Amino acid sequence: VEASIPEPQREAWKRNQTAAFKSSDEFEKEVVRHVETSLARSMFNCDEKAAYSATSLAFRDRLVLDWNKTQQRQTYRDSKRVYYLSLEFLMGRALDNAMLNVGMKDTAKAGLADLGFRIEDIIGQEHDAALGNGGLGRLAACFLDSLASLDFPAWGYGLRYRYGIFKQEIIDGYQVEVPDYWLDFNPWEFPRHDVTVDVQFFGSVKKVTNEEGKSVAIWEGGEIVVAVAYDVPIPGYDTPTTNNLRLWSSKASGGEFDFQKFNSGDYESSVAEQQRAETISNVLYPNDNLERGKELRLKQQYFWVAASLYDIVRRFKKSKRAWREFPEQVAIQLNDTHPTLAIVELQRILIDVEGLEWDLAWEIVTGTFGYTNHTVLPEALEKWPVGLVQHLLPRHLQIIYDINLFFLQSVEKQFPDDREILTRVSIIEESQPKMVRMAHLAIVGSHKVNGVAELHSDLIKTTIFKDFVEIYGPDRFTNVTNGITPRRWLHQANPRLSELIASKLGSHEFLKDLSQLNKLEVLVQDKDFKKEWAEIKFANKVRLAKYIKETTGVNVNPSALFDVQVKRIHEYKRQQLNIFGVIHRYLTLKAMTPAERKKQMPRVSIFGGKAAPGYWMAKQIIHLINAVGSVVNNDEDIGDLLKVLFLEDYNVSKAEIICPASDISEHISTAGTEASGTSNMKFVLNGGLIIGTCDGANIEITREVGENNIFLFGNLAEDVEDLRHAHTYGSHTIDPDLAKVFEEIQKGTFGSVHDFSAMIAAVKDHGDYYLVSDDFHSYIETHKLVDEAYRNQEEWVVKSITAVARMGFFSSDRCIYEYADGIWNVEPLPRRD
Ligand code: CR6
Repeated sequence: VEASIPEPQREAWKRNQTAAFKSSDEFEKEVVRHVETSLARSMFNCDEKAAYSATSLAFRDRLVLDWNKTQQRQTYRDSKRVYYLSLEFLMGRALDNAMLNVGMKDTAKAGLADLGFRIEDIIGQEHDAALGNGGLGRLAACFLDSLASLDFPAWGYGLRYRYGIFKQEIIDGYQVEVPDYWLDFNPWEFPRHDVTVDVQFFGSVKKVTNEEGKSVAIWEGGEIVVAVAYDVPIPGYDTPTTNNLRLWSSKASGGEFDFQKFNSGDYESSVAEQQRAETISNVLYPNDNLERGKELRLKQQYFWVAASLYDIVRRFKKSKRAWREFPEQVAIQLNDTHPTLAIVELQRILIDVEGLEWDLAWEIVTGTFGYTNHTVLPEALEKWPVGLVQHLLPRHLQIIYDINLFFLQSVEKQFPDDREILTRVSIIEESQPKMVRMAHLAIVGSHKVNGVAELHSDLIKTTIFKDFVEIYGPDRFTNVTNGITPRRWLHQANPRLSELIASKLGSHEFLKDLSQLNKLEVLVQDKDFKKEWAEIKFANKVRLAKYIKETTGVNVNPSALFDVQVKRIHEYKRQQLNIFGVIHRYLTLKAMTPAERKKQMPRVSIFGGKAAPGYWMAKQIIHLINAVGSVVNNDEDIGDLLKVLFLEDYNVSKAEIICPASDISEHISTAGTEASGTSNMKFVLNGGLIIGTCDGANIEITREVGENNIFLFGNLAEDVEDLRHAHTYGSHTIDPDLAKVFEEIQKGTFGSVHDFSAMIAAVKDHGDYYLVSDDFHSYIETHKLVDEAYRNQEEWVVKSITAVARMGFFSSDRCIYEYADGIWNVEPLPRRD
C-alpha cells in the first residue's frame, strides 16, 4: 500500500499496461523477444530447449498478468482464503497445462510452426517438477488445478526442494537412483527475495512476568534460518483466476558468509553455516507411506510450517480484523500429518506473540485447521521422539504438553472410570523413548478429520481413531473421496478422446462439469462412435509401443492386450502378485502345444514405479520383473503372446502417455491397505478397464461404473485380520499354482535364485502378511475372464464407453466442492469483468 503510485501518475500506468498476446503473430513476437533478450540468443543459436524457454516465458507473462489481478481482487474483496499445506506437490510439466488452461494451445502451435518448431518437441523439453513421491503429492497438484479452475481464493504452501524425487535408472535389472536436479532453468517460478521469514531453531525458553503481571514465555537463542518465497502461478482452466503456490527455500541468515571468519583465513567454516542452512530445503524424502523419523525431516517440517504461518498471519493482520475472526478468514488444510506443527505454531503465535488467552487462542486454532489422513499403515504414522522436539523446538514441546494436558483432563471428565483410554489417546506415547504422536495432535487441533475414500474413512473411524470418535462424536470425522483433474488427465493426456467427447456433447463444458460425461451413455450403440473410440485407444497404444521400442528396444504388438501396473513399488500394492501371475501365464503357455498357443490372447505386461532407496524388498521386486522380462521377451516359443516390460523412471509426464494406452490396469493392493488410489481413476477415465481388489476407491469406482465393467477379485478387508491370524497360528498352505511359480524361480529360470528367495519366504515362511497366496487363485481366474472379455472387442468397447460415461464423480472439482462446503466454509470468488 505504501508504494502505491499517486493518483495523478496512474494514467501513465494505465496507458502502458502490459497486454497479453491474442494472436499467433503476437505470440511469435513474444517468443522472439524472449529468445533475443531474456535468453540473449538469436535465430542462429535457438535450439529446442531455448524455444521451450522462450515459449514458457511468453506464457508465464500471461499468467502473471492474471495472477496479479487475481491477487488484487482477493485482497480487495477480503474473503475467506484456503491454504493447502503439503510437503509434496507433484506438478509434472507446466507448459502444456498452461497453454490448455488459458485456451491458447492452437495459437502457440501455429506460432511455433511458423518459427520452425513442432509443439510436441517443445513441450517435451520440460523437466517434470517432481516435488512428491506418489498419490499424495499428485492429489495436491490436482487440487490446486481444481481450486483455480473453480475460482476459489486459495494458496498452496510447500518446500522448494533443490532435488525432487530421484530419477530412476535400471541397470542390469536393478534400480539405481540418480539425483533430480531440476532447477537449472525453471521459468515457472518467481523468486521473491523481498518476501522472507526468519525461522528460529533450538535455543531455550524462559518465563518472565510482564508489566500486567502475567507470566509469559520467551523463546530465545538458538539459530535463525531464512525462508525465501518462490511463487509459482497456478492457472485455472477457462477462467482468469490464477492462484499462487508458494514454495519456501532456505538460506543462511546474515548474508553470504561470515566475513570475520573469512578475513581471519577460515574460509571453510565461513561457508559452513550457509551450507547447513541450505540443507533444509535441499532434498525431498523419497519414502511413500513410510516415516523414518530423521531430524532433518522434522527441521523441514517446522521451517515450512513456520514460514507459511507467518505469511498467513501477516496477511490476516493487514485486514485489521479482530483475532476471533481468524477462522472466518482463514482455512488451513493439513495434507497428512506432515504440517501438524502448524497447530502448535499458531497457538504459540497467538499466546506468546499476540498475547491472547489460551482458550480463545485454542478456539481459533481448532476453528482454522482441517486434517486429511491418507493411510492406516502403522509404519507411515508419524511419531517424533520427545527429546528431539525438545531440543529443536523447546517452546513447542511445552505447548504440546499443555494441549495434551487440557485434552486429557476433558477426556478424564468424560470417561471417569476408564484409565486405559487416556493412555491410548494421549498425544504423548509413554514408550522408551517417549514419542509425540502427530496424528493425535492433528485430530485434537482440527475441527474436521477426513479420510480419502469411503472404506478408508470407515476404517480410520473403527480402527486407528476409534477412541476419538467416542470422544468427539462421529461428526468430527468425514469422508472426501479423492479425485483427479480431468484437464490434465483427459484433455491434456488424451486430446483425441477429449475432442471426440466434446464433439458429441457439443462443447468442452464437461471438462468443468465432469458429470456431463453421462450423456455419452446413449452412444454405446452408435457404430461410428464406437469405431472412433476404439481407433483412439489403438492410436494411444501405438504411441506407447513406439515409446517402449525407443526406451527398451522391445517390439510390442499394439493389438495385444496392454496390462499396466504403474505406481510406487510397495509390498502392500502387490507388484509381486502381478509378476507371480505373469510367471504363471508364462508357464501355462510353455506347457501348451503350438496349436493351443495360437488360440491365446497376446498380452503385454507393463510395470513402472520407483522403490524407496532404502526399501530392499521393493528393489528385489523390480529386479524380478526385469529378470522375468529378459527370459520371456527372448523366448521364441512365446513370441508376441507375452511381453514383460519395466518402464524406467515412472513420473507424471510418463503417466500422461501410459494411462491413455492401457486396456486393463492393476490396482491390486491387499484389501484395507490402499487408502484410495487415484491412478485407478486416471485409467478408467481414459477408457481402460481395471482389475482390482475391493480396496480404496476401487469400491466406489465399482459402484459408479457397475460390476460388469470392472474385474474384482480377492479377499475382503473384513477378512484380512482373520486370515493373517490363521497364517501365523494355524497351518499355512500355499496355493498350488503359486507353489509351481516358486519352484520355477528356485530352479534358476530367471537367474539370481538367492536374490528372490526373500520374496518367496515372505509368502511361504513369514506369514504372508499381504495375502499373496490367499488371493492368487482368484487373481489368476479373474485374468482369464479379462482375456475372454477382450476377445469380444464389440463388448469391450461398450464397457469402456459405459465406464467413462459414469466417471463424473471422480473429478477433483467434486472433491474441492466437498471440502469447501463441509470443511472450509469458503465460497468461490469469480472475476466479474
Ligand atoms: N501413498 C495413499 O496410500 C492415496 C494417496 C492420496 C497415499 C493412497 O492410497 O490415494 O495417499 N498415502 O490420498 C500417503 O501418502 C500417506 C499415498 O499416496
